[in-house]
Amino acid sequence: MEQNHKAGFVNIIGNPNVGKSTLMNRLVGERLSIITAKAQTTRHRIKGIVNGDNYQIVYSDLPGILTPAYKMQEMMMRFVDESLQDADVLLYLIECGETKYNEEIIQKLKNVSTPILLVINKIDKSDEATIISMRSYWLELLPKAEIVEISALQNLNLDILLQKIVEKLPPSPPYFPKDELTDRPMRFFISEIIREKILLQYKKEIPYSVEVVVESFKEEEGLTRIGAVLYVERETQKMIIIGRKGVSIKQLGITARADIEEFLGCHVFLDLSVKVLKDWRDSDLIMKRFGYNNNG
Ligand SMILES: Nc1nc2c(ncn2[C@@H]2O[C@H](COP(=O)(O)OP(=O)(O)OP(=O)(O)O)[C@@H](O)[C@H]2O)c(=O)[nH]1
Ligand SMILES: [Mg+2]
Repeated sequence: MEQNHKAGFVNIIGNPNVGKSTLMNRLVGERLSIITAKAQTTRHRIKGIVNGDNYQIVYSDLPGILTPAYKMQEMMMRFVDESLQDADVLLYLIECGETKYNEEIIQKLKNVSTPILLVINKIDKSDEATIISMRSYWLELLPKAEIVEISALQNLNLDILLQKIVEKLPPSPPYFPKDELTDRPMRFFISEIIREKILLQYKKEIPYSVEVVVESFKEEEGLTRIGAVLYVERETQKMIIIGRKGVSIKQLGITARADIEEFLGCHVFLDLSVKVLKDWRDSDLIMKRFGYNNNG
């Protein structure tokens, strides 16, 4: 390994829906995190690794900052808190035009010595005057931060952002093998694809009450058989997920399967079933089983 190798953890935080997952996927060049127009799409800390000749960036996409209403959201905020501690560079992402912030997080950011890049996203749908007012508003809150204005969706200024990130990386050997893209197993990404389709298809509280678990994954010649269980909190949610005569879950299966086939590059047989696990979002034990304690 070269003497001047740099490596570090670059953690992407910010309010829900500001484009954190879009940004990480762009920076990594792969679709690792699911993206929807709905807030609280991301529930876990998801790592995406980028390797240069003499650097390695370990990005972490995180859930959006919120005030928890149930234990799962408390867990989500714990991941955010932990990410403030172990970052080498923090990307605090805001959406151009937004002024909302979480007082506690801003205080914590003021107290860390970690370099902060204040990334103003979605400039494609904004104007110069708003961008200028954003700069002064947010610099007042985070005076030590350095500002970069981007559009993750339209790939604007991402080269500038990357350059600033690499500048700030500390000297270090790589943390992961240099051909690795993420720390998550295949099953995780498959369950996330299914969850993305649930967020897109179902309304209101339904997507937030579902956890998807891939329980079987069998590769056969020319076909991969996948069995996934959708855990919901109540019987009524189960009925909605399934729909009249099973039409809704059938539709979900069709859209999810198409995406999984693209992701895996092979034919897929997808079996979806729904089970009720009463109030799982408030059960430490069940959430542990679902992997919410393991987001290193
Ligand atoms: N116009 C525009 N839209 C964007 C941009 N970046 C992201 N979006 C859109 O913003 C929405 C939310 O994007 P996500 O990447 O899921 O946002 P997030 O911050 O990860 O959201 P949570 O995981 O729910 O906290 C999606 O509809 C994206 O297409 C951008 O640069 N410009
Ligand atoms: Mg996200």
